[in-house]
Amino acid sequence: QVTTTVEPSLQVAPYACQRRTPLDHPHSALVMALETLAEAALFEGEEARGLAFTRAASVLRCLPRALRGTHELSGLPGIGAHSHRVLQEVLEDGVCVEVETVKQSERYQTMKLFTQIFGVGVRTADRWYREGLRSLGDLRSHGTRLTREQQAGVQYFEDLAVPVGQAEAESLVCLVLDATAHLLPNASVTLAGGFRRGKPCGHDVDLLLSHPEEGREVGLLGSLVAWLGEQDLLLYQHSSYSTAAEASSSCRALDRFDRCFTILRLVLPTAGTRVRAWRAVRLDLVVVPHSQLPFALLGWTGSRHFERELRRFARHEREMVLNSHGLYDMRQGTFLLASSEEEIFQHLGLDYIPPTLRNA
Ligand code: 8DG
Ligand code: MN
Ligand code: MN
Repeated sequence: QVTTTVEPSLQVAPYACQRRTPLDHPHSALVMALETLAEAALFEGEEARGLAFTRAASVLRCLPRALRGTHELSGLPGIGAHSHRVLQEVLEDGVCVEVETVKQSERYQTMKLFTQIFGVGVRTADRWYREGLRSLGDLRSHGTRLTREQQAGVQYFEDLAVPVGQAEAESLVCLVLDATAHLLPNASVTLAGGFRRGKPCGHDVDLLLSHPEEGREVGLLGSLVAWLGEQDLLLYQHSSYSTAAEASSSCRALDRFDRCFTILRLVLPTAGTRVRAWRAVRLDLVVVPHSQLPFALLGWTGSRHFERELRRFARHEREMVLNSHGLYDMRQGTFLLASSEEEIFQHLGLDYIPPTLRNA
């Protein structure tokens, strides 16, 4: 008697926000290869090419089981000819020559180093590269003109290069909870970003601050920053306020909330042998009016690709505009209210995807 097991074919929805993408998956080598090429394309200012590699990588991240061979790639959405070639090579040879060449190149390594510095984007990194700069030492010794933010980024580079762990994230949440409890009773502190998606570590901690009585949150950012300063915990901060005229012209901001990008002095748990009592960590603070909190939480939880796909889905499939402030229905000409993330997914006609499955 012969039994045949029919392998279920891999079904993948076209938008990342329609898919469940856990943190752990069986294709890390394939994903790393594609994400390296995505990063390298962005370093050259080739946004569209970068996005194509990111899309392909994101499809592999969501596969419910390991690929059984190259033949299974053909049924998947978003795998272009170039990505297909790279994946085939890694599947067959274990490595892709193009990826290895990129990783070993001086250009890629330098751009990766420079863009890792707090306050340094692709354009600045590229300018320094063309000026012949290659290392942190070069930046320091050539007297390169740095913004205040970049000076802090270079000064605390070694600390900030060490990922923030879950215990450190928790102690930052406690610190901010303690402070807000004094400054504004009943204020809420909500962990967003990668940690909300279940990541064990991240490059920073993202916190949303709000208050159940809308309007009470006004002024909280200023008083919190002042408090952190008084406690001598503030190594660097850059705040922007939605009321200030410059907020709308700030090109890096995706939204108009009061926000503060900080580098904090995180006091380390006492241990007899430790030389240092603290280390520098990045903390992002965003103050959100209560009625916008579900939208802000959805917007600040990420991943960046999941967010991009949510907005693309809303616009192209639903004629709606989604951002961290709200959801606008262009056909009805109205804003759709929501009191939870679940309701936003409902408005969009999407199955709810919990934060831990948004690692697209
Ligand atoms: P990591 O820190 O663990 O490395 O990753 P992450 O938490 O996913 O990335 P992030 O850079 O901290 O960004 C978290 C989310 O915040 C991301 O989905 C984008 C979102 N976000 C906004 N507005 C803005 C903004 O103005 N600047 C930045 N940097 N992020 C924003 O919604
Ligand atoms: Mn983060
Ligand atoms: Mn952040």
